[in-house]
Amino acid sequence: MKVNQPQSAVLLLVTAFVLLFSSCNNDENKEIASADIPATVEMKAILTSPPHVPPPTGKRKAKKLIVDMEILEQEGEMTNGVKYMYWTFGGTVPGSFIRTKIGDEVEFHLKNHPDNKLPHNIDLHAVTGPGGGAESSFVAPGREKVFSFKTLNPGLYVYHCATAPVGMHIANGMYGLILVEPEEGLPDVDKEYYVMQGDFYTKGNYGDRGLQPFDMQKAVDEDADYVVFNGKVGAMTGDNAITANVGETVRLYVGNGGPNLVSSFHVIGEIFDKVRVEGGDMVNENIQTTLIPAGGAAIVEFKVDVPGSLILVDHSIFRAFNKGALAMLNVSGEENKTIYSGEIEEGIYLPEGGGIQQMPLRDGMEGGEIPAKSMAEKMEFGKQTYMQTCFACHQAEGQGIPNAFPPLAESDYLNADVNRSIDIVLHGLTGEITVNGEKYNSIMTAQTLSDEEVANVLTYVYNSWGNSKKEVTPAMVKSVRAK
Ligand code: HEC
Ligand SMILES: [Cu+2]
Repeated sequence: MKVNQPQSAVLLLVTAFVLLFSSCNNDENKEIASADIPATVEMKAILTSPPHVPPPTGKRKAKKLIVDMEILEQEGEMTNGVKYMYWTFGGTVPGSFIRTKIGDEVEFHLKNHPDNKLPHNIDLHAVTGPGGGAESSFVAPGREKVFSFKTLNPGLYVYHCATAPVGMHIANGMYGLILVEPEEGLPDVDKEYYVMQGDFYTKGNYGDRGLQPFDMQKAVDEDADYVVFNGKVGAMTGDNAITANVGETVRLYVGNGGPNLVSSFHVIGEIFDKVRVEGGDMVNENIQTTLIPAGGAAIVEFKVDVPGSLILVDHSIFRAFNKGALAMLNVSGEENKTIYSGEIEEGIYLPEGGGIQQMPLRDGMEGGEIPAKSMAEKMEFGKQTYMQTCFACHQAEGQGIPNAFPPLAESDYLNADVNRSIDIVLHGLTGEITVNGEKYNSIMTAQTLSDEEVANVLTYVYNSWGNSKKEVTPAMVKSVRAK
């Protein structure tokens, strides 16, 4: 998808001039409610693509605000190798963020690009009027419609296409957020981001390659293949993660376009200091998870105190780990051990009289000498370990899960280097790797297994599913462990 350029330098200059002009003129209006202020001065709205939001309206007074929005139907990537025909407001999913002030008289220009195939319109939940603007904005390809409305209620609102079949237009990505700031603006924060959840329905299953058409039946059944933030799997992970520094306050404008699913929005490793519930005036404090209805929004704020990756999820958790509803906020800065110690010690847990031990002792084995086993035995024990330990992520046939867990079946990465594989099982793995041409950037935790168990499980993996048939011995594991 095309990135929507925020604004030309010229416009910024004009805007700055207009702001200056207005700030020295409007003092006498202080006492008057914003809705009564004549919105005389004209300015062009700065629109931004997710995850960015336009600059705060600050102390500026209500204005005539020109919003230029272009509808584009264009192919994009849902996830590696999976293409989808998105319908967009401004070339992105969610559509461009619109930031207004209460009392603004918004003159909305909705343009339907001549290359598009369908008519569209827009229903803004911030509008008081028939269809939220939908009736006046119905626009055919190659046409432009103009309508205007006054922002009467502060809050964070969803906008979406409302052209029949409405569900299909929304399911294809036609939604976004419009913020109406109160008279005094919102309190200052250090970082602001735009995050919006949506559910997608494709003919193929999750990860099935190629151009995937919209599946009406699955949409009716509310059987989503993808549940994502900002239009695609991984829109905000890895290099695209949003960022903050320790000590900063972060404000997220979180919307949910649906069309069907309600979001249990949660940030793993953080507590929301404040939530503007449903995007309105009510502020709730110290919240773990906030519910965001389809066609609704919330503003969440929190101070980040320790460095690390915070994970944004829909806490309907299979959506996060199996359907894409996962994003990252990377916090950098100094550690603070009084707030979070990190791992202090790792030990083996033994229910009876346990305590911390050196090595897991199993089958009466005393460490030291390990009796040699036949290949058949190694495969059998290896399989057992695999089904207990590795299976949950890498799956029964080693096929993995697209975009989450790399395959161990016919894995070029696995087969290239035995010692590296041993090291991964012993110490875990993080950072970007490429397996059979696909990139993965996730975390495998270190596995607490004895040398013999590691040898058996890897022997099993290497001798299954089209791999290179290597045999891994406890001695090999021991020498990697010793490094
Ligand atoms: C909690 C989920 C999880 C478990 C359990 C797990 N892995 Fe992994 N594994 C991963 C992830 C995620 C990666 C990729 C890490 C990255 O992106 O850096 C990975 C990578 C690998 C790789 C290298 C990439 C490849 O596909 O060849 C090997 C080999 C591997 N795991 C073997 C195992 C074995 C053997 C076990 C069981 C003893 C196991 N893993 C258990 C999640 C897991
Ligand atoms: Cu539409």
